[in-house]
Amino acid sequence: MPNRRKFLKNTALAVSGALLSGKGLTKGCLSDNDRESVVDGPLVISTWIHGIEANAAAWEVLSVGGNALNAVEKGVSVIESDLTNRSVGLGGSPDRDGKVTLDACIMDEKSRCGSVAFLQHIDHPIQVARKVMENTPHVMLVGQGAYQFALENGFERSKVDVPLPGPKKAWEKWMEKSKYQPVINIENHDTIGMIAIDKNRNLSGACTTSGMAYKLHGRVGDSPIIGAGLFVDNEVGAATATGVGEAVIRIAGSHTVVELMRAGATPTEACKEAVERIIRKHDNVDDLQVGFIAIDKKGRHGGYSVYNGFNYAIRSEKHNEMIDVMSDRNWK
Ligand code: SD4
Repeated sequence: MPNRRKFLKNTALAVSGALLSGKGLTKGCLSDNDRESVVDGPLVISTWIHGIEANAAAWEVLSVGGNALNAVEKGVSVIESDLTNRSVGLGGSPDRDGKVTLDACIMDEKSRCGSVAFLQHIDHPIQVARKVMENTPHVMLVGQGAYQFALENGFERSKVDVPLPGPKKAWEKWMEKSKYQPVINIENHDTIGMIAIDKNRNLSGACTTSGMAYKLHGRVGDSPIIGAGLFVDNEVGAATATGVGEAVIRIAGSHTVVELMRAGATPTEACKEAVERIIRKHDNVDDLQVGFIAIDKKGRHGGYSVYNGFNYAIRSEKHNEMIDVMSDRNWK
């Protein structure tokens, strides 16, 4: 066997051996668990409770043989349109300057990807991200350039006046003290990340958010960063993240999850190892929630989070429900 192949094989064996030996694993997260059982047909999973509604839209595409790319775009677009959602789309909380700025990315089975960040006044950043992927030689457009690109590609400046009255009031109250203290598992951590496998066993994913409430103007989180908030490799699987974006970026989180699956980890094992890597890189994780979800090429799915409280929605021929993600830690 050529050296490189031998090296890769040995590395993969070593990593999967470490994983399978139980190092760093939680009892019960292996294949006897239903979430690790194989889904043969199309499957879509997405973060948080709004995933149920998003999955329903994605399922309209997947259940009639449509492709995963169209499914994830349609699925997360529903949540972007929901102006009651405080962390996705234009209904989101503003940054500390009172501006609503949106991040989104999309990736398909050919490893094509598109992304927009720090985008304002556009209803569907995910659809602009897809246009970046399909109509440009680039992956990522930001700010005013992304906005201009959107207008030139048939999108209109939104009629929605942002921030909406509710988020504006909350922001004004926050301004009284201006204390930036992210709080986990509540509205400022509700990005939607969605990954799907279609009837041809092709994978795609999408991720969209208004980011952390009251973030610094110009701040971009993990959600539009390919490899951090989302990663798809059609040979292996797909992963997406939610939570404190800076922590996810530091370990190239979703890419890490996919690479661990490549080395033999199940989706849950891979998400757990990525979470533990984040924990190891931080002196203190008191206020740090991150969650990953993943699907592998076989149609197994799973997730893991720093703290309890994170869940994901699953839709397949047999499933339409929420799954609580495992974690080693209880939130306070
Ligand atoms: C960010 N990861 O901007 C996003 C926030 C998030 O659920 O996931 N909220 O850092």
